[in-house]
Amino acid sequence: MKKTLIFALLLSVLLVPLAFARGGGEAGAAKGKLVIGFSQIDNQNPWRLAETESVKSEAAKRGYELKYSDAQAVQENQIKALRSFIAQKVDGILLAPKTESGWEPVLREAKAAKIPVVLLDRNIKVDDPSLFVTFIGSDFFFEGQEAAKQMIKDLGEGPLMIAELQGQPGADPTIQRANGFRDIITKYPKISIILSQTGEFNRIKGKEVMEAFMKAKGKEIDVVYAHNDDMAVGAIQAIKEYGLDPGKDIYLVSVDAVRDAFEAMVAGDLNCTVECTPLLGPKGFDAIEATLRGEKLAKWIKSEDQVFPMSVAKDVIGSRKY
Ligand code: GYE
Repeated sequence: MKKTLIFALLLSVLLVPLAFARGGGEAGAAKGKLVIGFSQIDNQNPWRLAETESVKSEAAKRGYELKYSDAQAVQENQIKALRSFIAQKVDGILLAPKTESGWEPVLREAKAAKIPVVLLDRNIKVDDPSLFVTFIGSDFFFEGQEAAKQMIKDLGEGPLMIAELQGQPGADPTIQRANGFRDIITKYPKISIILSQTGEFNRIKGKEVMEAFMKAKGKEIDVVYAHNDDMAVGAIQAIKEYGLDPGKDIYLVSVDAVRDAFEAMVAGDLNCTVECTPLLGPKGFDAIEATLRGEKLAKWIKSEDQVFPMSVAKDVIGSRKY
């Protein structure tokens, strides 16, 4: 009897702080492990699949319970997912926000419920910065600048006619990749963007838009700047079907550095990709844990990315994880 009592006492002394340490919210404390909600935009391209996998595998590694929602590229679905996470009293939320705007009301609800929200891979615009903990992701303006710089390094100062395949409208990386690229080319009077349209960050859409571009001005286009690799892969297909040689007749530069881009570079179809890492799961969960411990974080936890021109593709492809 005495032994059982001592044992029970010991056990409670050991377990109670453990429950607190691992979770501030009710759901976490009750189960003794963190419960995290993750609202993903979509899984329409390899980059996003790699990010989803990074979050899921890291959650499993840490023994978290992950509530996962794929919004199928509809922002309203993300807002609904967030409301459901709040209703379930999760300990923290990872949000990969489709667009920059429209988040205030639901983020105020999360704040009122004391649930920290960490932004993954895209930033948002809000009047009150306390509505989210931090943004974990790349410098998209820099990526756009790097894409333009590499193009100029490879092709010179023009004349160059550029066709641009933009990402999802209203999304932070779309806006910044467009601005960063323009920031460089405006210094060169003979370089101009003659066509620009959204391909939604998606291969099929990218191919469709490129087909229309080729029909309209196929013979004038010198360069394709795609806001992500997946659209570049679609564009490569469209250029081939039109009867031109991508990588030679038309120079292509894109962003992400997914495996398909390296394959396209090794095949000689893509000239350059600028890296944007999707492996953000560990940093995302670190940020939530730190916040639950009461630590204050910087408003931007920046990824370090590299530029990969076609010339290095063969040597690097083997070490790419996604
Ligand atoms: O480049 C693209 C994805 O938000 C940084 O979104 C991310 C972008 C990425 O769909 O492939």
